[in-house]
Amino acid sequence: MIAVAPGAIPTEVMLKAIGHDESELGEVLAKWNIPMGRLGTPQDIGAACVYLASDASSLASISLAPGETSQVLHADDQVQPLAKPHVATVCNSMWALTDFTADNGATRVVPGSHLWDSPDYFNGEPDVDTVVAEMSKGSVLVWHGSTWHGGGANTTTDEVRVGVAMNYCAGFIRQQENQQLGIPREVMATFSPQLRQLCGLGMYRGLTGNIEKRSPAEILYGDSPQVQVWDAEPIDPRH
Ligand SMILES: O=C(O)CCC(=O)C(=O)O
Repeated sequence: MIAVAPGAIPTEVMLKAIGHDESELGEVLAKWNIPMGRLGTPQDIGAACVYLASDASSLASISLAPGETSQVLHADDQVQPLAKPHVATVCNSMWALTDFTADNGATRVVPGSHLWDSPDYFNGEPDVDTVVAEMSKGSVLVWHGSTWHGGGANTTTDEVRVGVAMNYCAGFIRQQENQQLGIPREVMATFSPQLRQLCGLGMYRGLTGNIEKRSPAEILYGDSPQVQVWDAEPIDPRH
C-alpha cells in the first residue's frame, strides 16, 4: 500500500470547507446518499490501512510504484497438481484503476501458454515473447488461470500503476482467499444471494460445500435452499 486517498472525513477542516458543523451532518448525508449512512472517521481509515497492510489482504489491490521491477512470469493455477493443459479451474481478471502502459508496468501475458504441456514453473522464466496488455483506466483484462503472465516493470519516475486483481475459481476447488471469512458478516449481509455464492457461500452442483445438506448462505443469511444432489429429480447424470 503506497497511498491512502479517503473520501470525505468529517474533520474540523472538512466541516469548515462545507460550511456545516457536526450537528448538521444528518442533513448533508441525506443529500449525498452515502451507502452506509454515515461518513468515515479517521479511525475507520486507520483500521483499513492496518488491514490492507496485514497478511489478511493479499491479492485484491496491486500498485506498482516507479522503479518496481517486473514480476516473474507465472500461472495462477501453478500450485494445483494437475497435468496440463486442463480445463480452466481459475479465471483471473485485472481491473485497471489507472491507465496501464508498457512504461508503468502493464501486465505482460503469453498468449496461448494455457495450452502448454505440463510446463516447469520452477526452472526460471521461460524464454518467450510477451504481449503487454496496455489498457486505459476502467478496462479489464481477463485470462485463463493457466496463462503465463506477470506484472511489468514500472520505469516511469512519477506514475503509480494501480489495479485490482480478482481471481475467480471453479466451485470444486478452494478459493485463493477465503472471502467467507475475509468479508465481515455485516457487509456480506448486504450482498445479493448471487454475490454471496460468488464469495464461496454456495454449493457446487448441489454437493460440494454443503453443511448438513444446506449451503452456508442458507444457514448464515437465510438464502433460498439450493437443490441438493440427493433431492434432484431426476438425479443429475453428471454426478
Ligand atoms: O500486477 C500484475 O500486472 C499481475 C498480477 C498477477 O500476476 C496476478 O494477479 O496473478
